[in-house]
Amino acid sequence: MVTFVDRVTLHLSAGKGGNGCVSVKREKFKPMAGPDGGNGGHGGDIVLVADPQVTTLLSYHHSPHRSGGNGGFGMGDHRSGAAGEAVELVVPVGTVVKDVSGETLVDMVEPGMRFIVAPGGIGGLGNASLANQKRKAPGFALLGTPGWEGDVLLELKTVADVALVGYPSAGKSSLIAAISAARPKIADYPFTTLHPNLGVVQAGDVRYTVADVPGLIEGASEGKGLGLEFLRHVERCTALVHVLDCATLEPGRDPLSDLEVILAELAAYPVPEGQLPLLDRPQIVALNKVDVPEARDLADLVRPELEARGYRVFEISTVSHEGLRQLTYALGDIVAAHRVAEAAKPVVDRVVIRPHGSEREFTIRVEGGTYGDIYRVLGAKPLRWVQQTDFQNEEAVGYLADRLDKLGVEDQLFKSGAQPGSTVVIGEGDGVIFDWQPSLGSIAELATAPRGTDPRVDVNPRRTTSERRERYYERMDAKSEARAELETERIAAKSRQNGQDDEEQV
Ligand SMILES: Nc1nc2c(ncn2[C@@H]2O[C@H](COP(=O)(O)OP(=O)(O)OP(=O)(O)O)[C@@H](O)[C@H]2O)c(=O)[nH]1
Ligand SMILES: [Mg+2]
Repeated sequence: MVTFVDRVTLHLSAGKGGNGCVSVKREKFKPMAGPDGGNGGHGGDIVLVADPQVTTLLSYHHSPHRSGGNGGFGMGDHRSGAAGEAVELVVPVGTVVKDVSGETLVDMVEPGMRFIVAPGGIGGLGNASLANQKRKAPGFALLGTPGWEGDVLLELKTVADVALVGYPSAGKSSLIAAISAARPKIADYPFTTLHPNLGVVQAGDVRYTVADVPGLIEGASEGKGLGLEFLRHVERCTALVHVLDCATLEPGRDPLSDLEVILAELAAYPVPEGQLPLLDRPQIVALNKVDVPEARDLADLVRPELEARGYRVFEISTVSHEGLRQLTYALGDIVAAHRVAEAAKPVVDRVVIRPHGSEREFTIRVEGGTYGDIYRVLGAKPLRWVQQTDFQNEEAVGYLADRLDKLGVEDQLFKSGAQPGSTVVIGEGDGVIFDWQPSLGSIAELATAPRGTDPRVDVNPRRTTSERRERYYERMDAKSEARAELETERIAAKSRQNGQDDEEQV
């Protein structure tokens, strides 16, 4: 099957962010004059740009691997690393970008549209940027994160500049075969062509593509024949050629009424918003099969009428090749003029950023493992933070723990049932594996006591003021209770005594 779709898979790797720098400023009489490590540069993005001058994805078939430049490392004395070089990949207008699962990421419909298909990594902060009131001299910096890496699919639906439309057996496939290298099936029964064919025509300096679509009949817009479905493929064409059969022997058919029928069907076709209705585009009439004498007579007969309606008319034969050169040159002129007009249009400045899930969110997935449950933390932020962490540096690990804690990861781990010593993995696959307590250890806080204390380690014999106060009240309460008890007992005893006295008196 010859299809219209030009497809290519790109293998992309955006630039890596440069690492931040750990450095301390030294002055003559002030050897520790504060942190001055600069930030790493961002990695270069890979950007797709819709360019009306580009018509095929050919260059990507030849070299599908593209990568952005890496960001430079930060340096001492507050010097930032250079940003990695961004890569621009020009694609034809109308290219659809899909991810590996086939889902559409963006449709590059407007000239000039830019799509950051692979964002570069983020440069790591240097220790100067990480310093604040509390943390005056950070002994760590953040690492640069890797740039986006993966495959995307580019698909170019119809690039046809010219579409051939007409009744079945009018000779559309024969025409495309005669003017291009396309070799579609040709036969004298209707609906020979079941799928659109594409051919490339060279007319002088102009090179353009021609689409041969399945034949249309009356009622096609209501689904008769093969329907209008295939007109989807010519939605973006510049010009139409009405191929009219002058040699048909079918009753009730002649070039003029055939044209009426086709025009009515084309008018019923709804083009997508923002595109010119099919019949508002340049149209040319090709009166075909003039190698047959009767056909030639008929063509001569209808020609003035068609010209009176404003059409440019060409009498052609795909058998003798008569009139083909004139037709292809006329089409070339239309296409070239259209391209000039398109290029002159102001390009939109629209940048589309690759969609990704909400930044804030993270999830925890509990997975069963041979050595007990594994708690997997998934989310863009935790993942990035892990990438930014230099695990050789304890301070950096502590900083990571604080960030995760602040996001609520610790809390959530605890709620999901993680215990001290549980295996926690951040990210998919192998990710980064922690034994929870030793590296991130704030379970103690969540379970019993504040950070920095562990009830099993520090058993402090000294009581706090509030504890002492509480004990005091407890003691006082107990005392007053005891006193009250004694009092009631005394009263009771007294009344008993009195009773006895009364009895004695009696
Ligand atoms: N004599 C003559 N016959 C032609 C000419 N062009 C096409 N034919 C014949 O017309 C018949 C139909 O040609 P196709 O090119 O298959 O027609 P089509 O328009 O593609 O038809 P569908 O695919 O069914 O829509 C074939 O038998 C061709 O040989 C021509 O210029 N002269
Ligand atoms: Mg055909």
